[in-house]
Amino acid sequence: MSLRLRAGLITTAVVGAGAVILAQGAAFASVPATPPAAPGHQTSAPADSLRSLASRVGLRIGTAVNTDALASDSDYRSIAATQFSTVTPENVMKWDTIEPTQGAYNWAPADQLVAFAQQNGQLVRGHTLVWHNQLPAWLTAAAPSMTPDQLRAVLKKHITDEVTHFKGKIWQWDVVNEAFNDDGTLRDSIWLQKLGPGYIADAFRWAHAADPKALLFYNDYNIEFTGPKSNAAYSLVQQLKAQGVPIDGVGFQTHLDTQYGLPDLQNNLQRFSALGLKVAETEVDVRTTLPVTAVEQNAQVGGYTSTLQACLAVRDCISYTVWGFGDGYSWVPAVFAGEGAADIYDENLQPKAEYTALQQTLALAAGAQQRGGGDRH
Ligand code: 9MR
Repeated sequence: MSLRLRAGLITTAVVGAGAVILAQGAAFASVPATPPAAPGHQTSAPADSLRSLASRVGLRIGTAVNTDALASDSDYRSIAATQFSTVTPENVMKWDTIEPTQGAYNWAPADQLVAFAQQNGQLVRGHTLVWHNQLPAWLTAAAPSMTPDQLRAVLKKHITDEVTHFKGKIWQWDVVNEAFNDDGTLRDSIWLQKLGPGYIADAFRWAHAADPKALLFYNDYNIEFTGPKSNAAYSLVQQLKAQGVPIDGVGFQTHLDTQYGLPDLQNNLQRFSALGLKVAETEVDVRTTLPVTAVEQNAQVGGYTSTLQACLAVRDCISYTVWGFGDGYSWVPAVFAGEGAADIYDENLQPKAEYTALQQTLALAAGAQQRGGGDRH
């Protein structure tokens, strides 16, 4: 198999089982001491950091950030600053944090993360404007008795106020998050119940009006696998494009579990990008049952390697983001009993083989691109 970059077909021995062996056993590919910094970047990131390597192939590599850990854990802060070129607030741009009491905004936690990103030459993925989860209690209590017009006005105000507050500071916004069920039907959220499916197009239009330069994304999980959900998301964004709705991209969350195998992600990224959309992997992690065996960790390494390769192989895949980087801060154990170890650093923030796999995959792509030239932007 080969890795296709803009320069053309470049044959590398980095796919599948070979990648697992390479990532764990091979010496690190040679990296020039002073790679060119990406435009606008002022960073002391080492040449073999993920962000330095990714910048050599024009890819942004990101992480979700837990702002409590950022404030309290200096090792966490250092890794967040030096390894990644984009950040996504894991929770602090969600509606329940932003507007805990109706009309009283709490911007400070997200403002602090945006400031951190600016200090470290990082871009920000805004997450997320319209979702069925993490809504403020005042809204879930009031929504059932609101008229559609009242609820539409509340949603429009939320989107307009939040996007306006961060105007000019957000690279990509996850405008609508997780609107589908796994069978491809629309999720029965308060938005669908009261506003009908048109809430999705409206959300994109309102976000665009508030910040015309931000890239606007539809974001979901399990659309990495071809099937009813991926097909439904495809039909949705195809219709939105046809109707002139301002959508720029689709985010593939990519929460994998070793027991379910690998998705046909590259094909899915490719077919969405063929609609004239950018694509991104937005929340990558690869969980497994605990304790982790060598076989399971090999599968996790394969999961990280192949998902990054899929992004590298599709020119319109503009960013690859992990959903946190340290197992000690992962959302997984609280949601999936008996599972975990989903991240690229362990509980002590020591890099795991999963980290090395990403590093190695980027180094190989950078080496290939150096020979062939080209850029994904
Ligand atoms: O990682 C987030 C966790 O801290 C929150 O408790 C949880 C609440 O729903 O949301 C997690 O992040 C989710 C993201 O916003 C959307 N995709 C799925 C992520 C993992 O659940």
